[in-house]
Amino acid sequence: MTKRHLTKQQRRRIQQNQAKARAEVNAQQDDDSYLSPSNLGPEQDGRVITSYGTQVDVEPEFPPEQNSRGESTRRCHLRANLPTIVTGDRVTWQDGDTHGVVIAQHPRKSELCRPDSRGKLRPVAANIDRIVIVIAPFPEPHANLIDRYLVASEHQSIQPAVVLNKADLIDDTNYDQLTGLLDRYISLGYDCFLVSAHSGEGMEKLEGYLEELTSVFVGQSGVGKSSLLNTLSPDIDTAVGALSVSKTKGTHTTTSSQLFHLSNGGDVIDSPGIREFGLWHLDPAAIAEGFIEFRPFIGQCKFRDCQHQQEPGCAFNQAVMDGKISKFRFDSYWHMVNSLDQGS
Ligand SMILES: Nc1nc2c(ncn2[C@@H]2O[C@H](COP(=O)(O)OP(=O)(O)OP(=O)(O)O)[C@@H](O)[C@H]2O)c(=O)[nH]1
Ligand SMILES: [Mg+2]
Ligand SMILES: [Zn+2]
Repeated sequence: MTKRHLTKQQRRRIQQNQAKARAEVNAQQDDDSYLSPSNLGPEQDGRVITSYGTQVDVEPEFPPEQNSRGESTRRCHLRANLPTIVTGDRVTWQDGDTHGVVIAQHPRKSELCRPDSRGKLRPVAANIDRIVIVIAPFPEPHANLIDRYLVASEHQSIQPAVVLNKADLIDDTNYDQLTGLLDRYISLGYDCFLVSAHSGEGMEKLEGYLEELTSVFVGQSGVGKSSLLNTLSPDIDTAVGALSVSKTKGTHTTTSSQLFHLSNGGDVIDSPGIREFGLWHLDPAAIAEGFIEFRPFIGQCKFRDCQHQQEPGCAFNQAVMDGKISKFRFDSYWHMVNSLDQGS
């Protein structure tokens, strides 16, 4: 490497940057001073109800009044050096005059992660028992997005379910396509529900399924995740968006994941809608493991390094021919594998 001499201008810029960094550290220290333990209450356990990035809403584990769980929520700052805190996290925190401070994160039982735009895997919800994939006649479901969520659920050992909402919009024009789609997942053994947040159809059964557990509602924007929550609990009044042109431009009504309590003891995390769910962190073999019906055929191909394309003796291709793996799902697998190269 050649040694470089700095110009006067470069040296001045470096000095300016260093001064700026020092000022920021000082400001940070000033900012932290009011977080000193003397101003804060005792350490207590709590659960993160909403995460805004640098701040979170925490609900005490033992709220003063047992019946007003949601009302005792406190806005908290995060002590420096904490790992990413997400909705559903259990934490140790201290209350203060104007706001509380989260001082520790408890180990997670489970987490739903997805890669960000740079491919780094980030948690989006923690301590969940079920991932409820919501689809609807409109916006039209993408089977590949459902499969991506299923692969992610299988990898994180969280039980998934598929909910087809807006049953009231099913008519002769889309009946075959939608029931065919749902049947595909029913035949794989996944829990599936046909519901309508508007008419109430199927909602009782769905509510029973969510009892006593923590679930996260995921899926495209506009499928009615927040509407389902509003119908599930009359106490919940979360924002529901009009299905308009803006949806196609990627405007989401729900912008941060939020945890709600149902009267039957179930907790549901409403999450912002997404268009894509990258799986760049997985390799083709790991993706194949996420397709539950592929599992009996893994390691059964004639060649150990079989790519499951057109090789002779490929157990996957044979299973497709025998009807043991559906063509739709095999195509979906290939779609995911091919997208790994493109980083999407
Ligand atoms: N016909 C019909 N419309 C519904 C139903 N459920 C929700 N909608 C409508 O679908 C639109 C979107 O609903 P939201 O609940 O905001 O959808 P979301 O999935 O939470 O969307 P994001 O927060 O953007 O991810 C609204 O106009 C709802 O009124 C239903 O069961 N039937
Ligand atoms: Mg929403
Ligand atoms: Zn093969």
